[in-house]
Amino acid sequence: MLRLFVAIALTEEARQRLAGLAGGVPGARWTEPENLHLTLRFIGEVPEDQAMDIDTALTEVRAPAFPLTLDGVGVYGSARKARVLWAGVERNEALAHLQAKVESALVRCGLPAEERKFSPHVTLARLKDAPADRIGRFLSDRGLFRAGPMPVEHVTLYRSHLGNGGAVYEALREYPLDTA
Ligand code: 3AM
Repeated sequence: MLRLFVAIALTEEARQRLAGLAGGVPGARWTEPENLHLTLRFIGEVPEDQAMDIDTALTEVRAPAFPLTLDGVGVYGSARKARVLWAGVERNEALAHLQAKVESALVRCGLPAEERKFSPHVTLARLKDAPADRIGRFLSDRGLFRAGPMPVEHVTLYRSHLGNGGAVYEALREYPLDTA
C-alpha cells in the first residue's frame, strides 16, 4: 500500500519565507521546511495497481500554469482547540480550476469524491494544547505575511512515509501544466 497525496510543490524561496514564520507558539510542531506544500487532494492508502491508475489519470490532467501568491495566516479549529496553523493563498481561479481537474481525474479512476470544500492552505504547524493568547499573537504578528507571486508549472504526486520522526514526503512524479 502507498499513502499518497497530490500537491503543489513550493519554490525554495517561498519555503524559506514560510519557515521564517515558525516560532513563538508553545505546543506547535512546525512543518519541516522541505515538507511545506499546498495540498490539492489527499488520497490516502491505495494498493500499487491503483497508484498506477492514479498516475495515468494525473498524466491526462490538462490545466494552465499560473502564478501563486501566499497571503496571510490562520488557524483551523476553535480558539480553545486550535489544531493547525496555516498560511493562506490569495484568491486564485486558476488554482481552483486545477484542483477541480485533479479531483475529477481521481474520481474517474475510482476514488471516492472529496466531500469537503477545497480550502487552499500551507500547513505551518500542528498544535497540541497551544495557549490561545500565543496563537492570537502569532496571527496578529504574522497577519501581513505575503510571498510570491511564484510560478506553478506542475503538480506533484507525493508519497507520505509515516515514521516516528514525523512524516517524510517523497515526490514520486511531476505532471506539467500548460505554459503559454
Ligand atoms: O496539506 P495539509 O498539511 O493540510 O493533513 C494532511 C496533509 O494536509 C492531509 O494530507 C496532507 C498530506 O499529508 N491528510 C492526512 N491524512 C488525511 C486524512 N485522513 C489528510 N487529509 C484528509 N484525510
